[in-house]
Order: sequence, then structure tokens, then C-alpha cells
Amino acid sequence: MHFDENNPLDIVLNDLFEHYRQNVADVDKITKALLDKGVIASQDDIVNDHIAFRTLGVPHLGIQSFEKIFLKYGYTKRDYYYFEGKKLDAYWYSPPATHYPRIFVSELRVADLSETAQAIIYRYTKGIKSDPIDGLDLKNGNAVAEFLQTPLWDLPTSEDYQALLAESEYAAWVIYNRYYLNHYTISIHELKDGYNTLEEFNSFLTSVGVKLNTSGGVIKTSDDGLLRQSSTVSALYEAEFADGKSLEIAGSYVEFAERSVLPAHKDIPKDQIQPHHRRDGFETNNADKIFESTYTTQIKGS
Ligand code: OOG
Ligand code: NI
Repeated sequence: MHFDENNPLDIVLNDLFEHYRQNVADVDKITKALLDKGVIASQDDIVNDHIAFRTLGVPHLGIQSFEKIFLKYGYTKRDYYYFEGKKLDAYWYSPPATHYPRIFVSELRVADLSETAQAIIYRYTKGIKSDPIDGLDLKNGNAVAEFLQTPLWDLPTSEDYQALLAESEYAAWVIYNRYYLNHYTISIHELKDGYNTLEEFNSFLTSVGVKLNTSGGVIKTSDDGLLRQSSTVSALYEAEFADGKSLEIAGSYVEFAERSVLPAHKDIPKDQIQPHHRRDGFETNNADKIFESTYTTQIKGS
């Protein structure tokens, strides 16, 4: 990863990635397998297509709060997405320079949940009386990195966690995992021949024992056929709750994206293709299934 220690965005992205890499075993497992096969020479050879975060739609939090960090660092807010069944809103943000990842931020539509689930969420978040991002010095990358690892509300009880899980897997995930990096995404089309289509890459992943999300099929394809995505399924983690109980819960996962060259640029020679010649953005139907990489149905399924 590109890293300038004087640039707050670089500090924040690097810190998020390090915490994520230490927690999600599949990250290093995949990197190591790519190194062993000679596909890459170091982690730096992996192009990160995008990273993703989850938030709660309650006063002073949610997308309108979280996005302030990355807007300040030069990101641009792009398209809106709505997920009716999962009760989520989302936006994606394009980066200030092509060597930075896109960002996908979603938000739980808390007001659309049952009264019971809303009451649980508000019990944890009601103490937040102003936007926590407003109190941060965004020029201080280390302070922002630390903020992103610091709980904004109390650890939930196992009972509250399970009540949320029964109604919204996303709600349960956020109440426990907060602003942890939800996934990073390997740009498959940037890899060498033999690994740069999702079919080839997924068979490599399967051969090294990585379990893939099967919701809507292993490869999720946009309507225009130009954005194809796959993802791992989160491992289960032993998590401690406020009532002293432990439960095995979902954490983060890894995603893989193949962006094809847009029809307008189809005649550009292969060695001259730049990132802006490829399909940009996201796709609601792909994303809807990728969210399930942390859902019990995928984790407990065969
Ligand atoms: C995000 C799921 C959507 C994509 O690339 O469409 C997504 C999440 O699980 O929070 O990552
Ligand atoms: Ni994603």
C-alpha cells in the first residue's frame, strides 16, 4: 500500500488495514498464496478496489457523520443505493487520486425496524448528543485512526445482540463491530494472466481452502455485465459481551472485483488501459448479496 507518513489519509487507511489484516485470517492467507504462486511480489502489488464501512442511522451518527472524514480527505460523494429488504441506504465515494481505494458506506435505516429493535439501538446510542466527528482534528491522521478503533457506545449484552440478530444481521454486526473495516477488495483485473478473471481467481481461492459467499451465485454480475464481484464468508469469532457471556459472531471478510473496459474504450490496446477506462461505481443487486458475507445463513451454510 502507498504510504506517506505525513498524509493523514495514508495514516488512516494504513491503520484500518493493519487492524483488519490482523483480525481476518483470510487476508494474509490469500496474500501468501499469491506470493507462493508468484502472482505478486508483495502485498503492495495488490490493487485495493474499495473498502467498506457500516453505520447506524441515528442522530449524530450514520453516513452524514462518517463521511465527513473522507470528504475532508478529498473523496467525492457519488451514487446512492437503497436496499429495501435489508433496510439499508448506501453511497460510494470516489478517491482523490487513483492509488487510493473507492469507499462504500452503508447505513441502517433504524426507523424502519421494529419498536423493540429500535429501542435496543437507541439505548446504546442515546448518550451521543453531538456528532463525534466534529470533535476530531481531521488533520491529525493518528487521532482519526484511533477514533475509528474507539467504541462510541457500550459493549452490548448477549441478549440485545441476539435480539438484533433475529431481526437484522446488519444491526447486530454494527452494534458489536462498530467502525471496523468491513472488507478490502482485490482488483482481479490488475493481476497477471491466469488469475485476472473472476472464474480463474475463484478456482485459485477454492484450491487454497477459502470459502466463498454463494448468495445469488458465487459471481455477482451487474446488469451491464461489466462489474463482477465475489467475496469470502466471514469467519466466526469468539466475542465477549457485557453480561459476561461469549458468543461466536461474524467479523469482516475479503472481496474480489473484476471491472471490465467500457464499450467506448474497447479498442484501446491492453497495455494502455487505465483505471478510468473501466466500469466504475457499484451495483445494487451485487451489493445486496455481498452484505450477506457476514450473515449467519452464509456462515453456517455448507
Ligand atoms: C457492503 C456490501 C456491498 C459492494 O462492493 O457492493 C459491497 C457490506 O457488507 O457492508 O461491498
Ligand atoms: Ni464491497
